[in-house]
Amino acid sequence: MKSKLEDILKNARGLFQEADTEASLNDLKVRFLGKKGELTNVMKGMRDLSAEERPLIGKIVNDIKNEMEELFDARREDIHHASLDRKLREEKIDVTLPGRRSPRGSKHPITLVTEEINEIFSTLGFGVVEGPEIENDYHNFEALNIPKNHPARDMQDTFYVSDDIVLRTHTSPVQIRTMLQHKPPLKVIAPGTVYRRDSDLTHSPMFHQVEGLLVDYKVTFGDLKGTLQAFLNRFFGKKIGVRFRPSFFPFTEPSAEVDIQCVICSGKGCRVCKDTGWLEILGCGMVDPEVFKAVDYDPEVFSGYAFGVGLERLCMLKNGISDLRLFFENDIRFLKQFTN
Ligand code: 2NL
Repeated sequence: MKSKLEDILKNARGLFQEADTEASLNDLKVRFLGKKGELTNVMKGMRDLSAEERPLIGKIVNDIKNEMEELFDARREDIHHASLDRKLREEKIDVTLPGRRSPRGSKHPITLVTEEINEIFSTLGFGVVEGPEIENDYHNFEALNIPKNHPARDMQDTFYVSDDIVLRTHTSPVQIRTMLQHKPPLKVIAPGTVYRRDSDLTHSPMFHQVEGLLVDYKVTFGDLKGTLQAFLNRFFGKKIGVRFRPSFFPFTEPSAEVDIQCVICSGKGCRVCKDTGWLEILGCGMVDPEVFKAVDYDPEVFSGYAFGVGLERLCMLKNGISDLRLFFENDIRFLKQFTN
């Protein structure tokens, strides 16, 4: 019986060692240590042993049983570690590999033109100021010498939020706010979105402009001309022919409209300039004394110039864009053509 037990143990040692999954290991445990297992069978035969032999064999059976359980536990640990190692190897990631790049968008052409103009005027010493798109009557009209019932209010085609609140029709109210907050001298541009009740092939109810304002001692119309000429040359990247025509705005006196020599046909005459050789692109003038009074600047001490330019037309001329609606349709094929 003793040698039979040793054979069982020897066999079990080998088989336990060979088991390479938890399932096959469990099968072996049942085979040797289970209720109908090999060791259990031998133990059942102990009934027939003599009283002297029984405790001796009993001890051997116990030792074997303990060893098998140890073998089983040890092997289970091994298998567990091996499967963990395999899992870690398989799931290994190289965190030093370059990531997948997400597609990069591009800036809207109007944004690009705005940034370019901000840059040009920053170089000329202007600060860039911003303000609310929803304005009150005072900042959008009253302080700009456009009183109630003035015909200029019809000109503006205003979106009203209430009696006193409007969507700003120009960025001038930003400059009014700036003058109310700062003493002269002052040198700023105000870029932004503006709104007018106007919608056709060449007009959008939402569009963009940049206004400029300079206030100092002894500012002249000559200063205005020089600044605008410098800006236009820089913006179009070449010497630009410019002419000033007398005009009217309630907030400037005198006022002028600025034409540039057509950048499409160089002034020879084409469809874009309607065969005139000139393109109207800017309004400007010397700040009206009434505006200075509204912001408590002394018009006897200070003078200033101001100008306003629409960005859509400027952007179209610079990039050869023929249809205003392209700016607002958000067709990705159009938008991604523009970079800086
Ligand atoms: C145009 C005309 C212009 C101004 C805007 C202005 C602002 C203040 C005082 C005086 Cl706070 N003037 N702005 C002046 C002249 C013309 O814009 O046709 N813009 C597209």
